[in-house]
Formats: sequence, structure tokens, C-alpha cells
Amino acid sequence: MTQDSNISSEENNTASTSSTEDMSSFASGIKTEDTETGSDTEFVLNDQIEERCPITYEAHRSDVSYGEFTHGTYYSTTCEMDRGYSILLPSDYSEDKKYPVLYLLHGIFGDEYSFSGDGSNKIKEIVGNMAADDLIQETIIVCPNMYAAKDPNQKPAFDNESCLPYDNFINDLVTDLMPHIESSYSVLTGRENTYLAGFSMGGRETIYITLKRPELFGYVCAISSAPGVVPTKDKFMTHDGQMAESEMRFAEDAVTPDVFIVCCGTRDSVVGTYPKQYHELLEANGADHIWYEITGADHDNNAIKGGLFNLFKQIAYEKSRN
Ligand code: FER
Repeated sequence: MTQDSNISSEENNTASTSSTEDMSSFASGIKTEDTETGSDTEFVLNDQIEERCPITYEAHRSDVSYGEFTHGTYYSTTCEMDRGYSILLPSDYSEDKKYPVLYLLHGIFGDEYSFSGDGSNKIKEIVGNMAADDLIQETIIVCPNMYAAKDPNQKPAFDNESCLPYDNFINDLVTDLMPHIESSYSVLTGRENTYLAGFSMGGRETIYITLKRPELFGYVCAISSAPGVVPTKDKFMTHDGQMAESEMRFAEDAVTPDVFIVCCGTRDSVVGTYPKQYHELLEANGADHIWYEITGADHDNNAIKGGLFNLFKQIAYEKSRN
């Protein structure tokens, strides 16, 4: 599904940004009012993308009991140290049941608290309400620290070397975090029950991880993905790129996600039209995905809420057909 944006690709390099002083706007999006900004059209379960999360799914309902985030740690053989994650368990989490898992990746300068510390992204409400309406199974959401550095003194910054630990997260995720989650919680395993999503820098790594290990994740959503998957120069830095443009594809005969969403606001002041460029490269290289734009959204929670909602809606639709 393709909608054309009015923003020309040259604006990738020149889009104005909000203050770079407030690092949390990178980590989990530019702050929006903590009011319902979703759409109020009636919800119908079909395969259609909705630009914005319906109000009925982002709203706090008095008759739904929502999960709470807690914090855990695991030993990372990749980083040779203990590392933390936040985890949202369903409110009635029980070892007698098994749950699908969404790994949700934060933006640059973020950590495992970026999403759990920002109630305006409505993560708890969206997953809780969709499960309460029996659209999706109750789902565990894991928010890792995506900066997988061996050196505890290394810090993120807008240069290639400082970004390498983000690109190393694929190893920490697959070798260390996923086995830890699968052995510590009552989870359903396998690609059909394992989901991946990320915002901005987390969206960039979501694309990278999905292309490298497409067999691991059945359902994927890359929201407002940052530049640097392929070589480029934007207003922040010159990116070496994780791969050549011609390599933005799935390997021949790869088992690929059932759903791979790439989305972005039409007024994203941080990543501009890079997500659209990713969509165009994926399309040119024959990598199946869904592309959509959120009219009027910036690098913000409107993109995040809608992305999560659409990921779960696609999961709900796919599973309703089986
Ligand atoms: C960049 C532009 C944006 C970049 C990272 C970002 C590493 C990430 C933004 C975010 O995570 O919010 O050039 O380079």
C-alpha cells in the first residue's frame, strides 16, 4: 500500500528539527499532548492500515486491567556484562498460560526505560484494549536497552563508531536476550509468536534485524526509521551504511515475516523521508512490506501509537483467518 508524500527527497537533508538538547525526543519521540489524538471512526477488523490509532484502542478503559512495566536483567555474552530490560506483562500473567512476545526498540540516546517511562505512547492501553476485545492474545512487550556496547564507557553520538553498538544489538538480541526471555517467562516461541518493532534508531535496527534474520519474526513494524541502513549524509552525520542499497532485500528462499510494516509521519522533522526511501528500496529489491504515511505526524507518539496499533491489527487479522 503506497501513499505519496509531498516532501521531496532533498528535504531529507534540510528538515528542521526540534531542540537536540532534549534527548528524550530522540529516544521515544517528540512529546505530544497526553490527549487522545487517534481517529474516532468505527473499528472493523480487516487488512486495512489506519493512519492513526482509533481512540477506542488508545483510551484508558475503566473495565480493563492493564499490565505494568517491571525491570529485569540478563547476562549478555555479546557485551560481557549484565544488561537491563523493561517488560510489560499482562495484568493476569500466569505461568499456566503462554504468551506471544513483542520486542520493542527505542530511539537514539534511549534505554530500556524510554518507552516504559512515557505514558503518552499508550503502549499499555493499546495492547491491553486489543486483548480485552479478543482481537489479539495477551502479549508480553519487552523493551531492551539497544546500545549493545562491550565498553561501559562508550556512549551514543552522531558518528559511525558511536553507532556501532546499535548495529551490534542483533547479536545481543538473538544470542542473549531472546533465550533469556524464553527461559524466564511463560512465552510462546517461534516466528508466529515473536514480533519486532522499533522507533527511529530502533526502526533502523528493526529493518536491519528483519533483513538479516527474517525467519525469527512473524510480524514486524519499523516506525519513523533513522537513516544509516544504507550510506547517506543527513544533517546529523555521514552514514557508512549497514549495507548497500542493492542489499536491502531478503536472501533468496528466506522465510520472511507474514507482515513487515514500514511507516512514518509526513512531517517528521528528524528522519525526514528516509523511511520512504527504505520503502522504495525494499520495493525495488522485491522485499514484501506494507508502507504507509501518517498525515501530519512528526517524529512523535502519533507515529508510534499508530504503528503499534497497525502491527497488532495485522496480527489480529492474520490470526482471525487461521
Ligand atoms: C540520524 C538521524 C536520526 C541518526 C539517528 C537518528 C545515527 C535517530 C533519531 C532517533 O532515534 O530519534 O542521522 O544517525
